[in-house]
Amino acid sequence: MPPPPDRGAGVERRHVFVTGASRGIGRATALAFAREGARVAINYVGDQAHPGDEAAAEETATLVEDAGGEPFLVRADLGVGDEVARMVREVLGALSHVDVLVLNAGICPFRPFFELDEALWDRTHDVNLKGAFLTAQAVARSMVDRGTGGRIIATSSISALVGGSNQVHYCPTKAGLSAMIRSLAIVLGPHQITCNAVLPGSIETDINRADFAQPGKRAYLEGRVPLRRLGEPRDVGDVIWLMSQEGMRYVNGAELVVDGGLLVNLE
Ligand code: NAD
Ligand code: RM4
Repeated sequence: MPPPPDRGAGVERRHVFVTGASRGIGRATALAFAREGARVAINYVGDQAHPGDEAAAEETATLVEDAGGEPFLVRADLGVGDEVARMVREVLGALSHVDVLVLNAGICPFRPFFELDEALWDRTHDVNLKGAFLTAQAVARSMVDRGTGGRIIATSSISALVGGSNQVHYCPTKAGLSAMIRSLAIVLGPHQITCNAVLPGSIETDINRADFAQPGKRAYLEGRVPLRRLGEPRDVGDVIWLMSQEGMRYVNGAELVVDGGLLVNLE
């Protein structure tokens, strides 16, 4: 492995906080920022429902370091308000401030409509929407207090715009997240904090591995995507990084679909 790039003395590392960064899109996002030499806070859930998640988070930290970044691991269940508050305290304690916040953590337990119960509806909303709200509020407060602006980028989904028969509980959380970002763009704009979202299509990660393993599902989806392949986590992570660049300074309250053309294909 080549040594991490030398950033040179006096070059300020950006401080980046990615929720749900042990695996998948969050990990790819952390790595995209690591390549510029950023300090990256890596949140992960690490509970019993996600065996191996802690080890995956530690692997992300190692990869971040190898790529030239400075990792900080923070375990917290975003569905629990007290844990979010503690997480943000720990991140601010370690990083002192956050320049870029990526609201990425999310769950999608695929379930047929008539098998959905209240507990799963609540849990999905708590993690995907309430957790993003509480994290954004606490981190944005610190950005406003510091007075040097910032970037908030959410991982919403094409599911904010279209439905899914086994995602009746999940789609509204993404529509809600997109709606929240639009309101945050208004509230935080005067503080020079931009708020935008990416809307990934079908990206191959642990969240949908079982879904894609159904007979014929993968080939069907690959055929629907004009680029003729499922997305990889880095296809989204790289776009999140691009949205944090200086050239994006006047983009606020926007959404960018990252789906290889899936959504525009009516054929
Ligand atoms: P993933 O399962 O690979 O990763 C999910 C990450 O979220 C993990 O790091 C996990 O630790 C974290 N997480 C899960 N529950 C959490 C909780 N309660 N508290 C804190 N962290 C928690 O999934 P992924 O595909 O990388 O998903 C990342 C985001 O992208 C999600 O918000 C998902 O809805 C969204 N998304 C994914 C796709 C796709 O096709 N994979 C498409 C559109 C949007
Ligand atoms: C996304 C979209 C994808 C699905 C993931 C879990 O928002 O619906 O197709 O794989 O959720």
